[in-house]
This record gives sequence, C-alpha cells and structure tokens, in this order.
Amino acid sequence: MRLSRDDPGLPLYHTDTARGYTFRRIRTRARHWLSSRSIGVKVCIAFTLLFALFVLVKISSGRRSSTQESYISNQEEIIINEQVIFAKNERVDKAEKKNDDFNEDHVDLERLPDSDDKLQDDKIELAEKHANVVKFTGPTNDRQRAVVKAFQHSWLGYKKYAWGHDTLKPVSKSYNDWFDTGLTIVDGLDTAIVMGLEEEAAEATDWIQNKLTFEKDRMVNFFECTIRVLGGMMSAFYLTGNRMFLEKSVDLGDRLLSAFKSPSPIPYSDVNLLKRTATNPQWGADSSLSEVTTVQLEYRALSRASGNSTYEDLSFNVSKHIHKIGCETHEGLCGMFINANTGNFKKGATITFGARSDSYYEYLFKQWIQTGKTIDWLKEDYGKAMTAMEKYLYRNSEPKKMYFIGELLSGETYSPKMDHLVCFIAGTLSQGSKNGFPQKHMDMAEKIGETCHNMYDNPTGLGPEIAHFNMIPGKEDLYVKPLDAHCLLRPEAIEGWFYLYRFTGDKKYQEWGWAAFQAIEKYARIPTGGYSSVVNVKKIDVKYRDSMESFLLGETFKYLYLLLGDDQTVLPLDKWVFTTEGHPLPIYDH
Ligand code: DMJ
Repeated sequence: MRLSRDDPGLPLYHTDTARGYTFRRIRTRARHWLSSRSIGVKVCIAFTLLFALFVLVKISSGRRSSTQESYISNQEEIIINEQVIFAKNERVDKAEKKNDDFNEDHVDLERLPDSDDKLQDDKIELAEKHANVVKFTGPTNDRQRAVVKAFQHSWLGYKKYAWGHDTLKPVSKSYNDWFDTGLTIVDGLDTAIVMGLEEEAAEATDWIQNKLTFEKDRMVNFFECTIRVLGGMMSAFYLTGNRMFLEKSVDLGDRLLSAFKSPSPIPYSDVNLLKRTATNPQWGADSSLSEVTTVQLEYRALSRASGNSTYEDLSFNVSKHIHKIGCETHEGLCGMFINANTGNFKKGATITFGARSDSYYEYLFKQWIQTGKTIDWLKEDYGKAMTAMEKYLYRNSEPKKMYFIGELLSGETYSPKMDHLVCFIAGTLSQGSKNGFPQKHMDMAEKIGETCHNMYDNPTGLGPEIAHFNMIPGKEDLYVKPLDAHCLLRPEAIEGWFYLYRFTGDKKYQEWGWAAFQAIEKYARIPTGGYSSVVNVKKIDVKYRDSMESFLLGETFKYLYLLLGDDQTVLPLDKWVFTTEGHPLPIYDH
C-alpha cells in the first residue's frame, strides 16, 4: 500500500505544520540544554563537530576522485612524441591512483620533450662515438667460421621464402607472421653486425629503414615485441650509432607504452600497435611475472638515448612495485602470475625458474649491472632470491647427482622438473659471482651448466624443451617425456656455457657448445635454406616442426659465435649487458 503525504499513518513531522513545530521545539530544548553546560563541555562539543566535519569532507573527496575515473572518455588528449597516448584525465587519474593506491613514483608525462627535441643530439653523438669504438672484425677460427656460415644459411632461407615476414617455415618454404614486423630481420641484425657480416647487416638496415612500419592493426605481445624488436633495434643503434634505429625504436616504444594503460603499475600483456590499446591475455586475467619484469633494460636504454625518461620510469615502476609488495612467503621467490588490474600476485601460483618467471631473476641482476651497480635493492632482491632458490628449489638427482632447479607447484608441491629455459641461470649466477656474489653462486652455475649439458645427451645431441629428474636411488637420473622432447633450438644452455667460459676459461664449455652446434647442423639444417625446430630429440629419424624461431639468429648463433671465439674480450661484460634476448646494450654509471 502506498502512503499519501497526509496519511495519518506517517510520523508527525511528515506534515509541514507538525514538522515546523517539532523543529522549533527541538531547537529551544537544545539551546536551553547548551546554555546550562560548562565552558569545557561546550569546547568539547565544538571540537567533536569540527572533527566530524573534517571526516565528512575527506570521505566525500575520496568518492569524488574515484567517480572521476569513470569519466575519461571525452577528455583532452596527451601527445607524446606526436602520438596520442593517454586521454588527459585518464592519465592524471591514473597517476593519482598509482600514487594513492600503489605509491609508485609519479611518472610526469608533462615533462616529456616536444617532438622537435625528442631525440637529444648530444646523446646521439655519444652513441655514435661509442659505436665507432666497437669494431667487429669477423671470425678468427674454423669453428667460428662454421657458425657464421650457419647464420648465413638461415638468413638465405629466410630471404628466399620469408623476407619481410616474421619467421621462416623452412620445410614448406613459406613464412609465418606473429607481429608482422619482420621479426627475424630485427632480432638477427645485431648478430650479423657482431659477426662482421656487412652485406646481411646492410640488407637488414635497408629493410628496417624503408619497409618496417608499426602501423599494424593487430595485438602483439608487449614483452616479446619489446625484447625482440625494440631490443634488437636498440642494440643495432648502440653498435652502429645509426640514429634511424633510435627513431624507429621511439616510434615502437611509444606504441608499446599503451600496455601501461592499466590501473596498477603492472602492464597489460597485449598491445594493439595501431590503435594503442591494451588488454589482458586472452587465456586469463593475469600477466606473467617474467613478461612484466623483463622489459626494463630495453626501455632504460631507449630513455637514456632519446632523452625521454617515460619509458624507463614506467617500466622501472613495475620492478619497484614488485620490490615493494615483495614475495615473502618464499623469501623472495615469486609466483608466476600477477594481475594488471589489481597489481597483486595470484595466490598459490607455481614458483619456477622456467617459463613465466625465469627472466624476473635475470633482470633483477642485470638492471643492477646496467645502472652501474648503483641501485642496492636490486642486488639485495636478487641475492635473496638466489638464497631462497637454493633452499626451496635446488636439488640433485640420483644416482649421478645432477644439480637442477625444480618447481613448487601451486607454491607448495615440489616437482623435479626443469625447463631448458632455466639454463640461463648458469650464466647469470656465474656473472653474479664475478660481481661480488659468493663463490657458491659460481659452484651452482657450474653444476647447472653441466646438467644442461647432460640434457643434450640424446641420440640427436639436441636438448629437449623440458627434463624431469629422478630423486630416488637406483633409476636413471634424467628422463624426457614424449610431449616434452621437442627442440626449438633455444639458446639458454649455450648462453650459460658462454658466460661460464668467459669467467672460468675452462675449454670444456667450448667443446659442449661445439657439440650442440654440430647437432644443429646434422639434425636441424634444411638444405634449401634455414634450420627447423625438431619434434623429438631422441629420434634420429628426425621429424621437423617446420619453424625457425627468430631467437635462433638473435641468440643461439650469437652465443655460439662468442663462445667459440679465440678473443674473449669482444663485447666485454663490464661495458655491455646482454638482454634476455641476447642483444648487447651499454652499461651506464647510474
Ligand atoms: C627468448 O625469446 C628469450 O631468451 C626469452 O627470455 C625466453 N626464451 C626465448 C628463447 O628461448
């Protein structure tokens, strides 16, 4: 039943006359009550009222700023290097929100230089001078010459059947596009430069200058595009001093920054290069730990070269955020998923040094190196994580005692499984021990490096994607499940042996690298051009996956070439830091 205004069922003050009477009566009583109180009581009441007013104002201003967040669509646009990145209020609100909720360093987009002075000439001159000092004279022995030939064979196949596309399908003599940015060219260029291959380097440079465009209406993976394309071009810039590479990198970097249009310091995983939009991965709500924490070397180099600090600031905020929230349950070992909307780790996620986490640990260390060892917490977080790795994950097999790094499934259950990807840590640990970390790190590096070599003990001599280890006496130490037996010609084991050889001078690492190279030649080479990933490393009746990954040129051949060189002062590790994709970038003093 609906009540009318004059309904007798309503309380008295719901009629005008009665309400006026009631208020007058209350006011008179209140005045009378107050006049009969002491001064002290009156002061107390006044103070309480003022405090209540203050609280009300606070609450209402908080409400207002969160309401403002939903009105971002019709705002003025912010231009960064001639490109629209954020709607203005969206940017301001996000900056405020990041400061309020996440307390990361405010990234002041207003500080950005105008497009006119976006590339600072003094920085470019510096890079040009730097590049002039770097001379690559080509191979000095037969093994290096063989690796150069292999690189040329892969280049030839790519050129014949896939030029301008992302990757070669060497068996079907066709191509595959993932980002549609000529991935093999940009990822492989700096290897051609390092090998002294002037013709291939010139072809790549010409294509990047005249054909490469990022006006692509497709979603690309923010991390992969950063480490392969941006990293490749930034390395080429620093190795040659050619400012065209920097200009292209700025263009790509501005587009990729869209990933940071998230409500937390954690970027989204996928970016549309044309529309400059970003989303979570299609397969789930979370971003991978390794992906969000493995872009910082590249963006720092871009910022330092271009004079635009935004790339470095936004990407470094990710590291700062993770440092701040910490991974205390496992003393510095983090779960593999983190959410770009909340900025929080997914509870109960697997802890691993393999896929989805690996290079988080690598970039803690390498950022410390890149910034001239000036940021102590990077070193501390890395050291703490390595101690925890030894405690929770580092185990040995039986009966031969191969040392490996296993996983904690759901953050709890130990699994003696190691991805080939984990072999990178042999390199990082050995470099760490030469930069102030304990000798124990070198011991672990050598043991893991050896286990990675054992993983190659297969009929083809190639390494599998994943190995499992036996921890009970009496059985085989290492076994490969059929579904894990494929080989993408990944670089990590060879990368580890390269660092170990540089730091120990033990020639066994060169021998291991040479054996792996010969296996690639024997079982992965496609006569018409290129090399193919294989289906099962245990079968010499090889079946091909018909794909040649860009990192074969960007990393695997580069590390082989450097490992097998007589001159181990090429690209000295106190001047250059290798990105996770094997692209050398300069080390700064800050
Ligand atoms: C490369 O793209 C990078 O090394 C990345 O960090 C993970 N692994 C692949 C090659 O295996």
